[in-house]
Amino acid sequence: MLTVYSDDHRLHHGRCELIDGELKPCFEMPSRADHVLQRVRQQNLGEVIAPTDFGRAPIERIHDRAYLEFFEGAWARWEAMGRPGDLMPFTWPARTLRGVIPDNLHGQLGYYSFDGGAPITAGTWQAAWSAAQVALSGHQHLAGGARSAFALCRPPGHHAAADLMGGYCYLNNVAIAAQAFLDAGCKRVAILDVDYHHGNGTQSIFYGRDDVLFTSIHGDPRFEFPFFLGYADETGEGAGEGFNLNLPLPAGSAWAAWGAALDSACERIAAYGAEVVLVSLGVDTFKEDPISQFKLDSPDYLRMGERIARLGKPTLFVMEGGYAVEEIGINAVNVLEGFEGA
Ligand code: SP5
Ligand code: ZN
Repeated sequence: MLTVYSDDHRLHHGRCELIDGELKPCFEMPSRADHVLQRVRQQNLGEVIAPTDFGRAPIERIHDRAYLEFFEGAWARWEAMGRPGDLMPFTWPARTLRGVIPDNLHGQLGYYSFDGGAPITAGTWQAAWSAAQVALSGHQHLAGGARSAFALCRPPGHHAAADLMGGYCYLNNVAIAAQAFLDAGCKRVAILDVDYHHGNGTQSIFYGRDDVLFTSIHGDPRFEFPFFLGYADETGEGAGEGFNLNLPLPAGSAWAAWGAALDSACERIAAYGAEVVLVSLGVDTFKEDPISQFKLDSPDYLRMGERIARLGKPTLFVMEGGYAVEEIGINAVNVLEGFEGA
């Protein structure tokens, strides 16, 4: 299987995130991608290539123009204010407040974000841009006839909505790639989000549409981030009614429950008649993950890949979360090896 990877991910290295009542060093760190790449090479998964740059147009198919302009220019504005440290939001337009866009940098950042987990650093825009190009290059490879590819994206993307950053995500890599498949003539695209957290950004982007089926297995938002989306009764709206499937699971879920949910998601994808499957590949479902509460073990990821392969569809894997840094490579590449071995 081909891997697409860009060293630009290193340009994004946030110092701190707001989590559990503390400013802690970011769990989402450059060594994550390094470990995955190292394992790809160690297991001889296949060729590793740099992305092609497809420019801004495919990103603007998903993201709001003003959001992109804000994100691209935010660091320069922060730097001009002479401030040390990363740019972090601290005020959000929650209930009773207005959804206006103020002039102030922090006001705008609050408007365009939903949590304090996605700091902007000097290189965040470039890293996120290149991650989107990595996903688009994965699309290009499948469009050329390949059965599968691995887009080793960092930063991740599935929490980012059309005009919102958060949850370590800035640009929604999997959504950008899904739209590229549609724009190249595909009629039905399925997204299978196996990250521990609900892919609220991806869901929101496609919620009113029937050309993308979104399916997600995740920690029940009653107890887990992102708390405010990801419930089972969210089934889509308008033309998208019936094209959104959330499978929330309780804390402590291991392979027995997780694998059964995967069967349900796969059955739905098969019934949909998807032409291509995009997997939002987070491995924060691992039992040792420092911020998560599922109990998957490393061999379970082989089975995950095997089950996905049984769909028999062209498949693009897009890297999302996973914070047990020492094991992230083994677990992510196990999914890919399970897929290839099936
Ligand atoms: C892409 C991705 O995986 N983003 C995840 C963002 C999660 N951010 C907040 C997590 C809150 C975790 N609470 C942990 C309790 C154990 N200390
Ligand atoms: Zn996650």
